[in-house]
Amino acid sequence: MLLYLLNKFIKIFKKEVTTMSIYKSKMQEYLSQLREILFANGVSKDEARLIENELFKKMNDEAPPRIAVIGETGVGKSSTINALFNTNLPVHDFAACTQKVEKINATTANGDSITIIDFPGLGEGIMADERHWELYKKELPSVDVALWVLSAGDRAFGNMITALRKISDICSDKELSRLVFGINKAEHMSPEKWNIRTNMPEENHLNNLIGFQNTVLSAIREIIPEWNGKIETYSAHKRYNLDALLLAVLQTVPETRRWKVKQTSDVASWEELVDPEFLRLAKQINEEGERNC
Ligand SMILES: Nc1nc2c(ncn2[C@@H]2O[C@H](COP(=O)(O)OP(=O)(O)OP(=O)(O)O)[C@@H](O)[C@H]2O)c(=O)[nH]1
Ligand SMILES: [Mg+2]
Repeated sequence: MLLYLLNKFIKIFKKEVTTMSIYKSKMQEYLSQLREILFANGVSKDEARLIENELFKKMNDEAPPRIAVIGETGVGKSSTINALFNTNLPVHDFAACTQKVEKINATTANGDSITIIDFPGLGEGIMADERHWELYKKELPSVDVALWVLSAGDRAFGNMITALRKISDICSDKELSRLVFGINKAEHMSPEKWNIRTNMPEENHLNNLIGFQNTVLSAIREIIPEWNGKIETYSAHKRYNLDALLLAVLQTVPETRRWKVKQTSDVASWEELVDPEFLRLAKQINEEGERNC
C-alpha cells in the first residue's frame, strides 16, 4: 500500500512540477498532503519521516536528462558541447574527429546535472556511416532530446535529407518530437558581414540567416510533417545565441523529466566578445530609454 502511494505521489509530482523553480513550493504542498494520507492510513510520525526521506532520495536519484548531439561530420557538434558546457572535447579542423559515442556528465550554469552524448558525425564514408548508424539506432531511443546540428549556409541538403529520412525510419513519433535543430557557424553565412564590435550579424547577413533557417525548416517539414519542435541559429565560436539554443534543448526535455532542470539558462555569453566600449554605450542608451518610458 505504502509503496503504491509513494509511486503514485512521484508520478503526480513529476507531472505537475515542470520546472525546478516551482519544485520546492510544490514539494512542500505535496508533502503535507502525503502526510495526511499516511496518518489517515495509521502510519506513525517516525514512519512518515522515513517515507519522506525515501521519497526525496528517489526523486533526487533519478538520472539527469540525456541530450544527444547528432549530425554530419564537421558541423561543430563537439565544439557546440564545449561552448555550452565548458568541456574539452577534441575538435578537428579538416578530418572527422569523434569516432565513438562520448558521454559527458555536465552541469549547466544553474547547477543542474545533464548527460551529454557526443555522437560521431555522419557522412564520413560508407563503412564509417554503417558503424555510426548502428550507434545512432542503439542510443537514440533512450535520450530525452536529440540536438541535430547543421552548418549555416551549407546548401548540400541531400545528405541531411537522406539522414533525416533514416532517422525518421528508426525513431518513433515520440522520439522524433524530441528533435531540436541547431544551425551552427552563423558567422560563416554569406555575405559574412559579422560586426566584430557588436558580435552580431549585420542586417543583410541576418536576413540570409533567417532565410536559411526557413529553408531548413521547410526541408524538415517535408520529411517529418508532424514535427513541431524548435530550431535555433547560433555560433559556437562567437557564442552567439547559445543561450537560446540551450533553452530550446531544455524546453524539449519531456514534461515528466523536465523538473530536473531549470528552464532558464546561463551560458558563456556573446557579450564577452563584444567591444566593451560598444557594450557600455548600448547599456547607457538602454537605461536612458527605460528612464524616458
Ligand atoms: N566558423 C566556425 N567554425 C566552427 C564553429 N564551431 C565549430 N567550428 C569548426 O568546425 C570544425 C569541426 O568542429 P567539430 O566540433 O570537430 O565538429 P564535429 O561535428 O564534432 O565533427 P565530428 O566529430 O567529425 O563529427 C572545427 O574546425 C571547428 O573549429 C563555429 O561556430 N564557427
Ligand atoms: Mg565531434
